[in-house]
Amino acid sequence: MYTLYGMTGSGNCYKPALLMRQLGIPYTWIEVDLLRGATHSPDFLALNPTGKVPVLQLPDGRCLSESNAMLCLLAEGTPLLPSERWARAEVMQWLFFEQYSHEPAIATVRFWVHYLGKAEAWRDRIRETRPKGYAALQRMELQLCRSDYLAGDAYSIADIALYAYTHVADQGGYRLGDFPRIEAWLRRVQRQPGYFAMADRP
Ligand SMILES: N[C@@H](CCC(=O)N[C@@H](CS)C(=O)NCC(=O)O)C(=O)O
Repeated sequence: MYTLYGMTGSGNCYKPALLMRQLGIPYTWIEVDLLRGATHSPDFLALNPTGKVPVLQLPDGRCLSESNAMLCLLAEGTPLLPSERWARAEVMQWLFFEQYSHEPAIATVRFWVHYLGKAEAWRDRIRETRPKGYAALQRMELQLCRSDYLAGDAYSIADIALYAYTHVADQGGYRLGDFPRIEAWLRRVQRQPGYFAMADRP
């Protein structure tokens, strides 16, 4: 049995939980309250010295950090991570894009506004970061004019990785109404078998 350490409401933690539900992989969820510093306790640091959730503990006890690495591990051998070289590289392209160009702007602003309540106090910081988030959304919109899913015509872990924070971007003040292709894609992801909402207990 896998164990997933995470915080409900965190997109990074939701990604492997959603994938495991969709693949029918059973797992135990352990809630970690990072807002109270639980990711920096000695017990938690023994699991992940980086001090961040999610952490995926394998049935043999080994621990993996980094949400997108978990997606790759768990999706190996399934249609959600193609084995053909180019198709696989396209999926990877979106996973790296998510971590470098999307999450640092979209998830970070959501955290500041929604969890820390700093919309006013950190207005300048937010104003500086927001255009990077919109540029990431624009890039996704362009791709979704070309294909139904991010890495082509089939649902993959690229969609799970980008769905996690895109569908709650409005909580950070992003206007998704300007991105009709993204909105239609969000609905397609929500219709996938095994889908569950992030707010529900993983
Ligand atoms: N690149 C990592 C990011 C993990 C991350 O930033 N986790 C946040 C919650 S979403 C965290 O644990 N923060 C606690 C801290 O930084 O103290 C991933 O994709 O898993």
